[in-house]
Amino acid sequence: MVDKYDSASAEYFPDIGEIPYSPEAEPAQTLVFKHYNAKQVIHGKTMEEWLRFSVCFWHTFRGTGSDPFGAATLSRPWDDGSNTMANAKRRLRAGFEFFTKLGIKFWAFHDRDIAPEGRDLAETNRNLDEIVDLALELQTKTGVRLLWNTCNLFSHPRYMNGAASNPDAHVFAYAAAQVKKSLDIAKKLGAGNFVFWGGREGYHTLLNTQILSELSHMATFFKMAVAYKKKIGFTGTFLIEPKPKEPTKHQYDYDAMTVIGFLKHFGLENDFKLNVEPNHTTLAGHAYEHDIVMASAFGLLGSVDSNTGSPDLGWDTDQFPMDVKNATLVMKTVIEQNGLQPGGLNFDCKVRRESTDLRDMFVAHIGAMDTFARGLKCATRMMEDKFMSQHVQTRYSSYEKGIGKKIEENSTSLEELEVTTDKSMVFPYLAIV
Ligand code: XLS
Ligand code: NI
Ligand code: NI
Repeated sequence: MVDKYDSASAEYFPDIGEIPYSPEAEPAQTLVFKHYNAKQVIHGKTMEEWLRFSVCFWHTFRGTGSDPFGAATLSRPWDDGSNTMANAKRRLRAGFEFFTKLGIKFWAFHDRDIAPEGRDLAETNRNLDEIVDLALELQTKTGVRLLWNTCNLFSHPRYMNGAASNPDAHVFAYAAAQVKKSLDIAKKLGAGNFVFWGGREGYHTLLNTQILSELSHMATFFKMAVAYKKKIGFTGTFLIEPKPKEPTKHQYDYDAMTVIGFLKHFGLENDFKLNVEPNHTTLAGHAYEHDIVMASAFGLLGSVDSNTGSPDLGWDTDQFPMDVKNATLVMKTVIEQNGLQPGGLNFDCKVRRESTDLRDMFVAHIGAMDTFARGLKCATRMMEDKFMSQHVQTRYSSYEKGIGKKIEENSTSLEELEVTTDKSMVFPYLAIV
């Protein structure tokens, strides 16, 4: 039975040791890193410092493999499927062994991933307190830190019409209480960040929706969270995670630019950054790296949920990223802004429901970590040989002097530009028509 996993000294993955860096390993050896070498210095920092990998607790320790067409396929020997505190503690201990064996230094969770919801808020919070004490103990023992925590404001039926954008003020109030508790937890566990993913903040039909009140309520919600954060002295970064659709037909935090517009409209841009998940970016119809580049350009890229969908599918499949080109483009932006800290690369990814072996949990993370290590190496090479950057600089060089410089400095006018045009413009490409 599962009892043997209850003690503090239980081992959950006895057949798997710490994953070594072994670049010469044979293709068949899958429990080794072939590219990720944590302490190797590259472009001025160690790989570990650039990449700041994090394991997400929800998919990796709460995922069951169930989908709309079929039941759970993933059974974990320590997990009896019960909603008990004992089961929650076993999962957490298994989690920390997993993080440690992979050499991953961060984790992330929703409140409801780690502790069972009780009959009322008070009981739920007592459950959380007990589990958070264990989490703190395990963090201290292993040195693994909390990249971010968040609230699940979308699974419980009370949130079927949203949380902060709910038409019922009492649901809004419940969500506020949940966030208050999770901010206390963030402070206690020393979280680097706190994430808001607006799971059901959106609409299914405009006919029954007061758009501007819902958006204003969301802004009020965020302002209260900022006030409470300051009051308790939590210093982590607040992050909003954009997503265009699913579960609602239209989600308010559609993509990076929509969130940036929202933050600026409501005067929240100094208190929030973005947690960008490229699988969501592609759902919004953009290139994989688009939201990462946009958020970074505005100084608002805080962290990344480093997963992928399949370009030929239209939904959030949360796959482990295995595409070196995508990883290169992400890491290029990360290097250009000199890192993601206190953010990181959180694997908001799940093994497929057919991947039932325990070792698949490791293989999936190792593959993704190696992919990002390769992306980091390629991006570094791109930056250091300066081939692309010099071309880009030349492309915009007309803004470095003369009338271009005046435009850049916002010190010219339509009148002046009209006069200059005759003298300065050459259209080689028009001349040949
Ligand atoms: C769902 C989101 C979610 C957030 C955290 O699509 O990616 O997992 O990252 O609530
Ligand atoms: Ni995510
Ligand atoms: Ni997602």
